[in-house]
Amino acid sequence: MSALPDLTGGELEAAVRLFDLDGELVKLESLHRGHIHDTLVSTWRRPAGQAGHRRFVHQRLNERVFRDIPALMHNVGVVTRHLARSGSGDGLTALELVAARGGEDYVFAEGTPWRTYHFVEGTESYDHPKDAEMARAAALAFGDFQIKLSTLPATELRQTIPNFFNSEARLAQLDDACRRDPFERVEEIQADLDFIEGRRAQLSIFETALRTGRMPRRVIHGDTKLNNVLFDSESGQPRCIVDLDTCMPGYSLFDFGDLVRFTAATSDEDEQDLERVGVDVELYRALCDGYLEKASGFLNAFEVEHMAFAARVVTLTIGMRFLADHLMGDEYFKIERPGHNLDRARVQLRMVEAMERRL
Ligand code: GN1
Ligand code: MG
Repeated sequence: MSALPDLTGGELEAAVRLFDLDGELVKLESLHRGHIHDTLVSTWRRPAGQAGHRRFVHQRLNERVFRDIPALMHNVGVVTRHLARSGSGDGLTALELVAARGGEDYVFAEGTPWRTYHFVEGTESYDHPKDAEMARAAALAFGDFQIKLSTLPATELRQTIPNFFNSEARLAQLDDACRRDPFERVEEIQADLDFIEGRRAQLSIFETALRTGRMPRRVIHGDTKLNNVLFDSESGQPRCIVDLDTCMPGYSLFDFGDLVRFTAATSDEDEQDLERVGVDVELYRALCDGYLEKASGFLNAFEVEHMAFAARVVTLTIGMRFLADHLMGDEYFKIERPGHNLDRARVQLRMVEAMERRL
């Protein structure tokens, strides 16, 4: 099934051909990944005289989520070029854009913006780590990524989604969704809202620390899910960090917290059986070890003390985002079944509970 049912095969092919690719297009498939954009993979036989095939990843960008596509693609361009210049320390290579035929980093097809990346061959991604060593390796890779981004002045990047990492603003969004309640869903989520209500004060701690300068603002990845690390199929080591859409000024512990939220989870992000939801303490320790090995050089004492807290606050904040989207009729995160965002939200809240008990 196509991820883009509104476009014909011919229209998809035409979109892909707007990029500066040569050879013969032999395959075009959709890739079901992520909650935001639509993704295709194309395979090309190299031009006459050269052996082999090459693949590319094409994304139709979600303009409801990213209302300022020029700003988004400005950031992606700046970050990919900065990473390429930073070299491949630790065996990590940078994601690389393919320009459109006119030289731009993105192009419009059938009225919507598209971009293309080189496919990173010979890698795998995982929703759950195979073992603690893999979790540690992912944390090292994200720590290394933050070190590389530390030499990129924050002023070069734009705020593509306002208040994206701001837990206070996310709470205000949820409050607003509750007030509006356009689908009359508030009643069934009262227990979830009570859970959040009891933790309201926690959602201001990092915002206050940023305002008072106790915690610095830094450029971060912004979506440190384990499946955003591509691992080399042979060595098993991280090769490339993908999904640079949310690389923006934020705070370092957001990346650490999000890494724990996803990687140390005992269940899927959208698990329906809440009994399975929990946090694996051994994986958490591996993530701490790996991240600190890189980040202890730049984190301040406040940040080091708040690592476990960051895991809770980021998990709670992402839970609130899923919940607000459920109330608003699922207009932000793509869903595959009714109540999908509610399931995702409840997993996050359960995770917070487990973290409060165990970390
Ligand atoms: C979204 O599409 P994906 O899975 O890369 C979201 C992240 C959330 C994540 C939760 C731009 O990322 O912020 O943490 O879902 N990206 C955006 O799985 O909102
Ligand atoms: Mg993402």
